[in-house]
Amino acid sequence: MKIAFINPPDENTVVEFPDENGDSFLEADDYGYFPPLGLLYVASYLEANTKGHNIMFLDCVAEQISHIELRKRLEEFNPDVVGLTSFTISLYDCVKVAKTTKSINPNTHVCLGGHHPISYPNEAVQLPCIDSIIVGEGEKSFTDLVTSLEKSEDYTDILGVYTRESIKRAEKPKKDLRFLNTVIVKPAYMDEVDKIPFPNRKFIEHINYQSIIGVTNKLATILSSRGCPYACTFCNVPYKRYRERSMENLVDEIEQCLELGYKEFHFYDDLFNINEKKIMRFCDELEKRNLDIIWDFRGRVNGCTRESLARAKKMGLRMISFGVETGSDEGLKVLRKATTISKIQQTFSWCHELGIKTVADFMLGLPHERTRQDVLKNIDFVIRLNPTYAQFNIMTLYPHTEAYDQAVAKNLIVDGRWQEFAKNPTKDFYVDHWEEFMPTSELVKLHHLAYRKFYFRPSYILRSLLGIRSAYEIYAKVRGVLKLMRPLKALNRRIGLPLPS
Ligand code: B12
Ligand code: SF4
Repeated sequence: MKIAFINPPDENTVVEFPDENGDSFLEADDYGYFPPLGLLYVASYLEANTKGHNIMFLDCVAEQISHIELRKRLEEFNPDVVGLTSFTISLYDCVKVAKTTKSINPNTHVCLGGHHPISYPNEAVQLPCIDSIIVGEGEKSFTDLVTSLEKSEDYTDILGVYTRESIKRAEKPKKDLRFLNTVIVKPAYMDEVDKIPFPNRKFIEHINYQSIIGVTNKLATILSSRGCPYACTFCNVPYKRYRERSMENLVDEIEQCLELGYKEFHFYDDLFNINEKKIMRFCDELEKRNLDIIWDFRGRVNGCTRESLARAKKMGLRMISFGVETGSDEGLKVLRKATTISKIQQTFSWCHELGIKTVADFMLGLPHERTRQDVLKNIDFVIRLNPTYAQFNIMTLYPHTEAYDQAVAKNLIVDGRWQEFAKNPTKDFYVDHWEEFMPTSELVKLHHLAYRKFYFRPSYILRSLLGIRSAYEIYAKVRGVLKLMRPLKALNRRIGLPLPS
């Protein structure tokens, strides 16, 4: 069969923090492009476990394939099955691709997977031109679905696969500690993570993924685990049980990537360092195989000790992205971050001392920020923490999170808007923020200010220039600076300050 795996174009993604013109200050592509690893896993599992299928893999976001261009590709390929990956905020584009597919060939089976059907299965399955959805981790389920379609067999009792009809019979899952308790129908789930075939990066080798965070332009994204057991109030990571790959299996994949020319590894795990021992074990395996790689991960301060960081630095660790979120113990408690400001400060100071770069992920517009002054105090905290990079976001109230429920309970937002969007995605949808004390327009201004305050410090600019190690890094940094100057240009239009061209 001919199977097309598609990451849809991002032409109509909902803008989360629009300025007065409705534009986003920072867009997804400002951070660079990253492979859609989930979709890649699904395609690779199908390829490894079946024979004779003709697979087309399109990452329309990174390949900058428009809806018009995509139509041509679909016309040429004429797939029997289309597998779409999704985020809730990219739903409009997903439906558009489904409609295009059906207008070319009404017999093509369109299956929607990814994050959206996990959040809104009942609505997703009713969307126009969608034949089935896969809720949860889709590797095995999608492969079974394709096999059933090939044999014209019933596929509605495959775990995680639902159709308009079959979802009506679906039982609500019993309390299951593996998942966020808002997971609505039984999801597909990959228990034995070592048995999952590695993502076949040959599907994406022609794509030039460039990331602002890397030092080379050959960066592989990789996962050492799935799931996160923490319970931060703003987060809706659906898988709660931490499933860790064995170090042998993980480093085998790294070796395979090295053979393909990748030198830099960006761990995408929700939580790489569940504890410091994991960092140590990874380093042991790298050392045992005498591998020289550059790597970075997304993690928590709790899972770091000075010793593990020193060892990781020796084994090529370049950078860690920490979800710092806010600058007070009161705030960390409100967000259930299960950590403290002193632990954050200590970990950042170890990183400075050891020469490990840091990213502080930070949020504005939080329930404990009652005044503009509170927000500014938190921004100052980030500046004092002195990470190599800071990434600021305005907290978005995602459905199925505790923060969302708190906002509904306080009548700050109208419940059901996301659900309406999930039924009928429109271009004018806006996401909600915590507006108890400040309107989103004010938060957007503070968001811009946070970037300027952090990145336009002379000491920061000097340090960054001195730290550049490659031509690629110069490119990424210059691009970042130009972007940051955009709001200054807008301001200049209003007050007429001279700016560098
Ligand atoms: C890496 C990442 C990103 C990266 C890269 C995304 C990419 N190209 O894949 C970047 C930084 C670009 C990103 C951006 C965003 N992200 Co993000 N991201 C993640 C993260 C940390 C990991 C994703 C991942 O690779 N997981 C590992 C793979 C193996 O799992 P997976 O993606 O879930 O895929 C499995 C299933 O979903 C399913 N599946 C996936 N696709 C398909 C397709 C088919 C056909 C089938 C059958 C199955 C299937 O099978 C896969 C294999 O098991 C997740 C957290 C998480 N735990 O997933 C958040 C997460 C996915 N992101 C999220 C959000 C909200 C965003 C942003 C909106 C953030 C923002 N404020 O800008 C943007 C949206 C991007 C856009 N389209 O505009 C939410 C999604 C919520 C939702 N309901 O949509 C998550 C869950 C984080 C969270 N808790 O809030 N993100
Ligand atoms: S924010 Fe990070 S640590 Fe908290 S639950 Fe989500 S993935 Fe886990």
